[in-house]
Amino acid sequence: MSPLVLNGDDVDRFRIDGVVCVRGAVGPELVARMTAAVDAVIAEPTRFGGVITEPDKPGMFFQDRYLFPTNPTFRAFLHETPLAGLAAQATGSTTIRAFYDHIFVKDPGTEENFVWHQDRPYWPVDGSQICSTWLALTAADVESSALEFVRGSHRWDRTFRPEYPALEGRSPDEVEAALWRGLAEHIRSFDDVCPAFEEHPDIYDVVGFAVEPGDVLLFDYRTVHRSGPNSGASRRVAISWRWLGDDAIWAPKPGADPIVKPADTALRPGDLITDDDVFPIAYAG
Ligand SMILES: O=C(O)CCC(=O)C(=O)O
Repeated sequence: MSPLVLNGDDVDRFRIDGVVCVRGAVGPELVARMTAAVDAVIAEPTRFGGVITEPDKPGMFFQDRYLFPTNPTFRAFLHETPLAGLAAQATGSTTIRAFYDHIFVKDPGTEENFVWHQDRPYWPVDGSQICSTWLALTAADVESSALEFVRGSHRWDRTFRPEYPALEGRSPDEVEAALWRGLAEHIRSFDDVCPAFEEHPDIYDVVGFAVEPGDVLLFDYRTVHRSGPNSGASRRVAISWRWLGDDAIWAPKPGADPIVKPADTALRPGDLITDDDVFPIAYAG
């Protein structure tokens, strides 16, 4: 079988809208294996994972991330899908490196939003060829917490203050106390706060997707997106892989997600990402 590739329209959509949906990117057998792997992580999360939902609230919003360095099953997934190749095509990169993988699970009845945000302000990397592939392992639509995006927002040259699920409305100091050191200062360093895009359909073009297992949402790390509560009848499961293209640089900042810290790599701020141990090559054209 020839490898999955984007057509010209898909590449245009990614570059113009900042997001494109690729149907059936991963087949049912691999989806089933990934679902089993996610179940195993829910049963035994890493130090970066756990249930975000308060014990007295309905449903369950679970996340875990940075699995591939310690979990051989997730390490193998890096090379078992065509997703890194799609990221290369979309970003116009010859090489794609893995930054991290990220599991998101929302059980039916989960009320937590992951409010409007971009991925860029959370990460110690920068560049113009950085994206995610959010792979649906279950069917979902916007009602059951599939992602929504603000079309074209990756081209605004704006970076919004990061938000943290279930901590919406808390002060930066409270968010830091709940998560990790340096976060309050990091949050305060952003003046620009995400507007309620959905309240201004005349100005902002919000697009949501209904996905089936194996479908992928491929989006730029600057594209504003969110997921809502799961008002559906079944669990919603997805894995996002974060991909670094040719011009990605190491850009550490206090308060960035601590999965990869300055002490973990010999890279200096501003260096092109060349550390094969920490950021393994997942695709080379
Ligand atoms: O799946 C979710 O609820 C959030 C996913 C997300 O924000 C991401 O993949 O960047």
